[in-house]
Amino acid sequence: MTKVDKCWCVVCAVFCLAHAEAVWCQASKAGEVKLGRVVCSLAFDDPAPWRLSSHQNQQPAPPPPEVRLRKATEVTWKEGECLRLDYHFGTPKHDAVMLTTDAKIGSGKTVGLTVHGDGSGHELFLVLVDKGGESHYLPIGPVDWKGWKTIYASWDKLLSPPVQGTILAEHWGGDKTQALELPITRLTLGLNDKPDSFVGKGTLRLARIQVFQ
Ligand SMILES: [Ca+2]
Ligand SMILES: [Ca+2]
Repeated sequence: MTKVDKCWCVVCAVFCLAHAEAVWCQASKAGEVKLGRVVCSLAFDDPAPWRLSSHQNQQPAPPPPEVRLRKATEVTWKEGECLRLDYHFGTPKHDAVMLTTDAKIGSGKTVGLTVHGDGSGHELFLVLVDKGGESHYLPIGPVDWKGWKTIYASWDKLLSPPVQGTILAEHWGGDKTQALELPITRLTLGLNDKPDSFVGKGTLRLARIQVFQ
C-alpha cells in the first residue's frame, strides 16, 4: 500500500468518527443559508467519466463485482438523467466505495449533492484534490433519507491552513500546505459504511454535484 493509500484509509476509517460531527452540523445548516450563484455543475448522466474504486477490510481493493455504476432506469430525476450506484460492503471491518473524476473548479465554497437516498445511514464524503496535488477530506453526512434530496457542505474550513505545527488528518499528500488551493483538479465522491461492522449492500441514485459561490 502506498503512503497516500494509507493516509486515505486512516482518514476514511478514523477521521469521520473523530471529527465529522461538527462539520455535518454545518452541512445540515448550509441548506438554510442563502446560496450564491452556481459556478460549476457536474451531472451524473453518464458513468464513463467516473472511475470506481473501493476499500475492503480497511484497505484499498478492486471493487467487488456487485459494485456497479450505470444509468438509472427505474428511478427518474425531474431535471434529467441520473446514475444508479449499487454498493456492497463485504467485510465486518471498514469498507467504502468511491467514484472519481477529473475536474476544474476554480471558485466556490459550498457544494450541493443531489442524491436519491436509501436510508442506510452510511456516510457520504468528498475528497478534493487541489492545485498542488494535495487531497482534502470533506464529510457530507449520513444517508438518513429515502428519495431525492440535495445535501450541502462548505469547504471554507479547508481553505485556511491550521495553526502552525498542527497536522490535520483531513489533508494529505501533494504540496502538504494543509490548505486547499483552487482550482480543484480531481474530485472523489465516496460512501463509507457505518458502522464498520456492517456487511451488506444497497443502492443510491446520483443526479448532480453543484458548486455555489
Ligand atoms: Ca464493513
Ligand atoms: Ca495545498
